[in-house]
Parts: sequence; structure tokens; C-alpha cells
Amino acid sequence: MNTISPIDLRSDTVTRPDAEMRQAMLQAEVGDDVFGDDPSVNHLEALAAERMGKEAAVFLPSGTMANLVAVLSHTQPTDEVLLGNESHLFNYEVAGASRVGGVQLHPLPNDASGGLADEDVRTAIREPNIHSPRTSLLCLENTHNRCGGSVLPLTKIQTLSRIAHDAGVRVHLDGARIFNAEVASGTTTADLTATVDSVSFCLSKGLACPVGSLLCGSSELIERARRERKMLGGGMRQSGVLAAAGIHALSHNIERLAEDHENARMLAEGIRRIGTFAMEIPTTNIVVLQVLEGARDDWLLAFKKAGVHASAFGTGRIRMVTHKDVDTSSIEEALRRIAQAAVAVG
Ligand code: TLP
Repeated sequence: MNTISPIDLRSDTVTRPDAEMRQAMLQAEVGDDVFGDDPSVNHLEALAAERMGKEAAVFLPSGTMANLVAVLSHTQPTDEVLLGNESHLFNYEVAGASRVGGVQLHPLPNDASGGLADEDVRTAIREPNIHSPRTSLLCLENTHNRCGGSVLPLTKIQTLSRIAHDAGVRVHLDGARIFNAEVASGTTTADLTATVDSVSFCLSKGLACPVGSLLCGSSELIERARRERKMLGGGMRQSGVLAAAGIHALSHNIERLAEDHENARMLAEGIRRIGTFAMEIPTTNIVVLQVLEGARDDWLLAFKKAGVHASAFGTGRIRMVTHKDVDTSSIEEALRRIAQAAVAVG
């Protein structure tokens, strides 16, 4: 029987709360957050707003709900939302914005850094007339998941925000991994998000919390967001137990993301030496392998048999994500196992 313990690189969402985080959760002061009575949630929301340089924040169960609540809070049914064709919101959120928000999603081609061409955004913003949907929101993503964890350049965020704002269009940033962008670029989250109207970020990815996301923006926007959250069933009660994990993560788990980035670079360089895959060397924690020989699913199975769990990531593509629960020696071991898998498949 195969008894090696698997190295799980499917996502940074697989991280488990460590002993210190669990201790913080155990000691959390709680109240009923739907009444606004949970001191831990209130504290986390204040910290999040401060980190993002916004007036207010609201705690939500997931990144998907945070993006949906953002869309609902910025738009009305029949509006149009511009976003990248590789964005999470367009590819992995079950078209919830269309179903629940009644908006039309209008995808524009993402470039390699996860950005959009200025001209594409300018021409996609519709002139008001009685036939067309009203363009009311532009959504960006940083870091960009399907673009290999790329950091969206600050100047790109600023330029696209200006183009949108000049046309009366709001900007939402899916910052599920915004702290990876901060650590990789050396630019603070407040600077990265200064020109956007709202930003969501996840606690449950590289920050290693069991659950939770925050949506940050103006007080007016967040007041509306609280109503939309309630409508979706996302109003939580003694959620201070979860918020305590988030408070802990914001002070303990951000700087260490640099290790995940270094491990991802090491992993990519090692796999590149094995051959068979084409890939970019990542700047954050996401490694995307383009299969050059053989079938993607055969490779995924071979990796799994060798004790490395990865995920399918589109046609001929495999994703591996580094995180807190996989240290450098595990990455070295993963490379040995991947080399074994390559021999088995080859
Ligand atoms: N991404 C997950 C999968 O859904 C692909 C992952 O493993 O990376 N925005 C971005 C950029 C994300 O990567 C994700 C999760 C979300 C939003 C949604 O967050 P959750 O999973 O909390 O709903």
C-alpha cells in the first residue's frame, strides 16, 4: 500500500488553522453580528478597512460572496459589468452576478499580467441610449489567478480606474490575494487599492484562515453591501470566532507569504529542469504548467500517484499553489516525486 503523505498543492485554500490561530479563535469575544454586536467582527472590519485605505468593511463567508455582494452593491439589474476573460468572477463564480444581480458580464481579453488594454476598456464603455445596457462597473483582479498569480502593475490599476471614472463607471478589485501582491511588489495594499471603489480580499487562502473574506469601500457602499449580504443569507451570528482567526492572520501571516513566493519560484525552476512542461517563473505563489507532451489528466494522475496533488487549470494546463502548510523541504520532496512521475509517464 502507498503510505507516503501527499503534498497538497491544489490551492492555498487547503491551509489549516495552526495552533496559535485556533487559540485566538478559542478566546474570541463574540456577540450577534447581525445586530452589529460582535466585537471581534467589528475589530476585524476596522482593521481591514484601514489596511485597504477605505472607510468601512464587511465580513463575508467567501470570496465568491464578496465579489457578488460588490457587484450587487455597485449595479442595478440590466447593467453591464466589464471584466477580464480570465478573471475569477467570469470563470469560477457560476455566473452568480448574472443570475442574482441580473447584470450582463462583458469579458475583455486579459493580458499576461492580468491587465486589460486601455483602449479595450474605453471602447467597451457604452454610450447611454435606450437600446444598450448601462456600463456601470469594471472589475479587476490582483494577484491574477488564471494569469499565474501575476501582480497587476500599480500604473495599470491607476490608468484603468481613471478611464472608468471619467465615464462614470465604478471599479471593483477582486483582491482575493492582494497581500501576495503587496509582498511581491513592495507596494502597500492601501496604495494598490487607492483608486478603486471597492476591494475584496480573502482570509482563507495564503493567510491560512479556515474561512472568510472582507469587502471594503466607502461607508455608503458598505451599508448597501450589508443589506445585500443579508439577502444572500450571508449574515452570520457569533462569527467573532472566525473573525479572530482573521485578526490573528493579519498580524502573523502576511510577511511570511514571501516564503510561499520563493517556494513557488523554486518549484517552477525545478519542474522546468525536468522538461515536458512550459511555464513562466512566478512572482507570487501560483505555478502554471503547460503540458507539452502527453495528456493533462494523465499527468495529474501520475503526480497524484507519486504523492503530489495539483489541479486541472484549463486545456493542457495544470496549477500548483504554494502555501503555509508546504515548507521548502516539502517542495524539494515534491520535485523528487514529480521527477519520478515524469519517468513513469515518459
Ligand atoms: N479561487 C479558488 C478556486 O475557485 C479557483 C482557488 O483555489 O484559487 N477570487 C479569486 C481570485 C480566487 O482565486 C478565488 C478562489 C475567489 C475569488 C473565490 O474565493 P472563495 O473560494 O472564498 O469563494
